[in-house]
Amino acid sequence: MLNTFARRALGLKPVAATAVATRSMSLLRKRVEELIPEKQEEVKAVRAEKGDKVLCEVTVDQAYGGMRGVKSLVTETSLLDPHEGIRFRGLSIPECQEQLPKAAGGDEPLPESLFWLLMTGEVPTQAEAESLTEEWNARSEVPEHINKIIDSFPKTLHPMSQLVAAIGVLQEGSLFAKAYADGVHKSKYWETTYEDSMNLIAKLPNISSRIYRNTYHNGDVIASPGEDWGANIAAQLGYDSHEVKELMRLYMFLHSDHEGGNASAHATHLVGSTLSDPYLSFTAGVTALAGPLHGLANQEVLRWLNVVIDEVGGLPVSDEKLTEYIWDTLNSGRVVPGYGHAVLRTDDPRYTCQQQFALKHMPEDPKFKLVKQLHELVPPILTSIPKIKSGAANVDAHSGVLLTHYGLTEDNYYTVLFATSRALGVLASLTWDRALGLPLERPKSYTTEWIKNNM
Ligand code: HAX
Repeated sequence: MLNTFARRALGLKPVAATAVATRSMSLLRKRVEELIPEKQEEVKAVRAEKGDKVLCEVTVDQAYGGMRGVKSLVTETSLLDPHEGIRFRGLSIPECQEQLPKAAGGDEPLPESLFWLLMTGEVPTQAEAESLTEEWNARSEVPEHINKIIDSFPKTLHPMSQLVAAIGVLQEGSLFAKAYADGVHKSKYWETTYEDSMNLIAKLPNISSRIYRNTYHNGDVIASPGEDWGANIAAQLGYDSHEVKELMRLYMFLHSDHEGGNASAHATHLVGSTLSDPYLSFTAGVTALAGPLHGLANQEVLRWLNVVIDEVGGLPVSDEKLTEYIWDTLNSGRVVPGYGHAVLRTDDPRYTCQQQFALKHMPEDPKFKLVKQLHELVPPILTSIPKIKSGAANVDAHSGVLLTHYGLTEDNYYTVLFATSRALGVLASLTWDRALGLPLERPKSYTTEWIKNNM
């Protein structure tokens, strides 16, 4: 099936939006519907056979220490290995780059194809991936009264706050909330969770780009060109080039999912477990992502780089000066943003993948060279500090310089792009949470007094 862009290029009329939604809905939703009973049976069998096996014991230190390494969640969409990095439904980043369908003339996976993989565990065909492009375009319109509310946000409000507020308002259209109020049977929760997730993902390019254009371009909003999801985001931010569209497809693919325990995935899952609808559940993930130890680190990295450049009087900078600056940051009780991870113990392959993009498209960019230089200098310094478990580069060490290279210099917008991508992973997971009937999450807490008296 041809996407809207391809139809236009061939001079064909766009297919009516509702017709597309109804027809292509049958593709992904039908496949998920087929998979649910199999997966329910599989989980039932695993629980019957292995339900009493111990995944791990929890120490008092872990209870105080942010639950690092506590194995207590099941998330189907991806799995993070400390040394190898993320696998999306079993596929590494290079395997996804090789196997997932791409846009015509492009080298990077379509985010649509990654979403299909996350939802089904199967690599989609080109036609299946393009059916999602059509479906998301058909579902993308944001009601005008909601656009007006977004337009009324003060430009001084952080873009992440604008995003949370916008999704909160969009929640009025939640089909899950309506179905629940109408008394839907619990076996059908996944259906409206799926529909809400698809609607929200489809509308995010319009919402995210509107926030960008309002905040930095006087409200000069750009209409969607009706291409693929990543290309639409690039175009609506104001970028028409093939390279930026490719970057946006790559960015949206890379940031989508990082198993279930990271703060944004866990927050979405936790709030979702109360049967809060997908819009509200996702706002919890977005607010988690807005913290500087998590997604906001991409903003922090760029700011840190710019301060370095200012303070040392421009680029290039010597290794000695840079080393001094890294130590100044550490000695002043701050973190070096973009380095370290709660799980990963080597360079994040999402970092490496972005580096490959930079080597291909912008090898001489001075800020990219600075990022490479830091990549040599920061890890040995951090690993020389005994308490730090990993000094390796994470995903956020790189993304900002790629965006800056193409002119997207407004660093406090960067985490909105991360959040837009993260919707793919956490909403696929939420749909499966509902399909598998996962219950309210409610771990046990203790007081220090209790630990003193009982351990
Ligand atoms: N700079 C300075 N100190 C660091 C550090 C860094 N980059 N990484 C870890 N540490 C410190 C921690 O702050 C902690 O210090 P205290 O005991 O004094 O609190 C100590 O080393 C032990 O931390 P850890 O066990 O190695 O790491 P954690 O699991 O506690 O933390 C973090 C993981 C990602 C939060 C941490 O490495 C960090 O703050 N990094 C910088 C911020 C950043 O880049 N965040 C993005 C991470 C990736 C992500 O989620 N993206 O969305």
